[in-house]
Amino acid sequence: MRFKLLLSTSFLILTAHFGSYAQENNHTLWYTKAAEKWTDALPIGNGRLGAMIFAGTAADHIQFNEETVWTGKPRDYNRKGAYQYLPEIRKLLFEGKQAAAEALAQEHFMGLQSTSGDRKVWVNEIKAGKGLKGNPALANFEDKLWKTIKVPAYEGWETVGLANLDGAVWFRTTFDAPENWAGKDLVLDLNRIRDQDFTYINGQLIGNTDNTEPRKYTVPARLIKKGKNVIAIQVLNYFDKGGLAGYKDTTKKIGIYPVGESIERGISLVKDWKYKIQDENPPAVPQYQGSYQPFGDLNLYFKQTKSLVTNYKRSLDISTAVAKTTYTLNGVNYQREYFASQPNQAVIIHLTADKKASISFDAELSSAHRKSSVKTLANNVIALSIQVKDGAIKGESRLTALIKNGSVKMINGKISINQADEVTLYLAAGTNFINAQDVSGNPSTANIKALNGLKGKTYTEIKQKHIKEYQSYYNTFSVDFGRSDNENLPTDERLAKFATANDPAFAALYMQYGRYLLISSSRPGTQPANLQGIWNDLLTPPWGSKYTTNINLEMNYWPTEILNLSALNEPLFNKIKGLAKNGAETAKAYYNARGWVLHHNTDLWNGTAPINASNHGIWVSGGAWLSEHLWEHYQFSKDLKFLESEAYPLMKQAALFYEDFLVKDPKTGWLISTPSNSPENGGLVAGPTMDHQIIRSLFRNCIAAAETLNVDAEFRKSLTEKVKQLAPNQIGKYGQLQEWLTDVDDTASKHRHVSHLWGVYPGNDITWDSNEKMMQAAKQSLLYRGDDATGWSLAWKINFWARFKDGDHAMKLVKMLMKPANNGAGSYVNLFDAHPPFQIDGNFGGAAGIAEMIVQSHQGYLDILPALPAAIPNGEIKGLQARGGFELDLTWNKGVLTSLTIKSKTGGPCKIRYKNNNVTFETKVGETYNLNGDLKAR
Ligand code: FUC
Repeated sequence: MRFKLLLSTSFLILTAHFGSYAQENNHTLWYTKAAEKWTDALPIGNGRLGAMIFAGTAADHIQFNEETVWTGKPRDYNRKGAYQYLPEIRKLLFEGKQAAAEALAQEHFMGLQSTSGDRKVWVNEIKAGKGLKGNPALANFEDKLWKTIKVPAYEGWETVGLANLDGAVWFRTTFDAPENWAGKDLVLDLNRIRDQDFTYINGQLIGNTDNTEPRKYTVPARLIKKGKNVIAIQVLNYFDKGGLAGYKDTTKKIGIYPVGESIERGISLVKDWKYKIQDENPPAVPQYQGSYQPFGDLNLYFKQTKSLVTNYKRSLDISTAVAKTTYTLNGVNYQREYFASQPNQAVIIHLTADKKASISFDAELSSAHRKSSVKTLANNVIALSIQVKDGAIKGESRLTALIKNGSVKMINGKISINQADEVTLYLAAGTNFINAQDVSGNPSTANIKALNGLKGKTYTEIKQKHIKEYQSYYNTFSVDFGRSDNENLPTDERLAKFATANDPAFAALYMQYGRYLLISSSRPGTQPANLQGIWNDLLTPPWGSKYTTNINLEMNYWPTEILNLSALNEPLFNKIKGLAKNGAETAKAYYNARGWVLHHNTDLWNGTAPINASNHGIWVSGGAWLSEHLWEHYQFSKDLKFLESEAYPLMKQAALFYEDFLVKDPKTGWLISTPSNSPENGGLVAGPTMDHQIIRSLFRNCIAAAETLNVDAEFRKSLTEKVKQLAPNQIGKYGQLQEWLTDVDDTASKHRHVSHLWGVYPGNDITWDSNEKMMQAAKQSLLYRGDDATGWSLAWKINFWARFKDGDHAMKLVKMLMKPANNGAGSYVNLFDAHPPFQIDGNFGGAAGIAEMIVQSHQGYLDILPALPAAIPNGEIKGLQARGGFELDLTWNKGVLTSLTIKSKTGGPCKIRYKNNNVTFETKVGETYNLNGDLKAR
């Protein structure tokens, strides 16, 4: 039939078919293997609930999160009276005594940690045998009933069966001393133990160490018996990983051997040991802030014969936010679909097969939290309850299954399904969190509501409603960077080849994936996206999976305006309100100042006081930087009501803080920020450049806002005076933009933070139009810093190079961000950004950076294709947003603009620049203006 068609028609059909397939790959991540690692799994989320889909065939694993499961509780973080030390810290800094200033600040100026238990008392109880019968140290102690555990475990006992355990655990084993060891002292080499050990041989204590230093104990010959000897170790662990860790290099063995010899000639102790948990309630380790926690795991164990699986594919369609797994087994084609519904507040999993009665599996809920339990409720529902350690949060999740034909039974807390034609699982989760001050909620409420709301709905209805709601965000923007040879490859292969391939469409997918991740982790009414968005499987995640505010939280929200997701700012703006409240107390306690201040980190509980170490925790510009997002929202939307009722009041309070905080530098007479630091580089100082850029920007924005609203004339005047006095950007002896007040930059420094370039991006304190020389100096600073960096730093550099109008350099960094993360920066298999480890900011900063290459609007006009790289010669973008209330559609071909459509959302003058061509015209609200590549009306 096809051969009979005319050649031209068949060509059309073929291209049409190829086109849709290729297009699908430009909004789909897909793989031919199930996920092995967490960063292989595919993320779904509705802003509140998140899940990672592993998509195995014999067993599927869905690791899930609920955004309010955090450690900690509502409490005061502020050290009252800290402000009394402020003058002395400032004085020491002015005298150049940084170390003394940092020491004083560490003692008197950091936030309050959570209460710690009494470690001494606990250790004494444990040593006295609390909870034990008999003394396990003794050689003749009976340990027959104890369980066994693999020793050693470098990544902690958590990985060999004792998940989330902190406390006291006894380990016992034996060895047979050869006859020729008689009379010889022995070395017991255990290397690393977390955290503390009491080590006995045949009942005699031979060592006790309370740190992670290597353990190599000498055992006197007199303690060794001929034949069987007993080693007993009591391990105390307070936080994070625990146990006999051994060597990181697992080819090195722990063991026992005569002094002067080596383990190779001795007895290896790498084996199963007996163990007993003595106590799992060690005193709490004090924490400055809470950390984000996983909720639980849903495992599906399929009852199927072990035959060959063929046609395996797992995918995530980011245009519908539906993940899918398909495969063939025993001649049956299976399919699973997964999504996190916002309208129905549940994760939905739909299992189908093309042969009746083919679906049989057990569904089981579990959690890494030690305080967790599963019970069966009525009506085919199982519930998992959790309670976080060291905190106030309690959670409950519920799972239920709807089947078509077949049978469902509840067995030992599992849902067991046999021979169904079709199954739909509903997974809901909730906690007692109401707000940062109130944890009096009922964890079941959200679940009851969600499951009731799902009653009587068909799968098709639920899915359609989900897609409609999701697409109300996703479909506001589209990008097409043309075709490439690699678009038919699985995502992991495409990623591996991207650096050397011509695959601009993959960069387009990355932009849209950034949008997908933000929609999935930050819907109106939810918490903002944290360091990992909403996805986390670890009880002690990197940096607590909190909100770091000296770059990371802000970067998460860089794509919102330009990539047409303005509504997703709501969680951030709501967070700013909470931070402003707590931050006002911090401003009083630490600086005796009005307004509000936020230091370099915050958490679910809106902590605003300095944390960790004084050399980087005392940084005062978090509130001002977040205020920039409020002003930017106004710039893009021109929403006067928002400016008046939400943005300006918060911006004004942020500015009031600096009115009181800034001091005159005795040397230069400029107003400077002190004490503070240039984020995480160079320690506590007076007058880091970044602070002055951010504060200058805040003051200018407040002046403009107050003018627009026609309010606060006096305040405006005062800010205008202060802007003039603020320390300016300075060019140093190497032609660089100075990072600090004095010219002390180290041009060899490759530090990941490039804070002093804040004024280039995201700020506009330094632009080509306003100060070309300063822009060159900033560029010089970035050249000194180099390209290599952590994930988020690469993403930041994309934005810098876009603002420097060097598209090819920006693209070089896109390629560095989008390269497989083999223990370094880049992207994981699921395209999550690798700091490493996983940190989501790079995804968002990267997506925003690519947009910044296409259109910029921070200099008072629409700058079209300011940094288009040679690697993206053709493209079509629809729905890009610009300051001034404009929405842009544009196309370019062979690097040249071919059409530009501008929709004016709020009216007013529109200025456009494309290369050397400038045009200006008046626009009317709601009108669309169609231009050609010469900026003439089409
Ligand atoms: C800042 C950065 C680190 C990391 C952490 C979460 O402290 O310096 O690289 O991203 O935040």
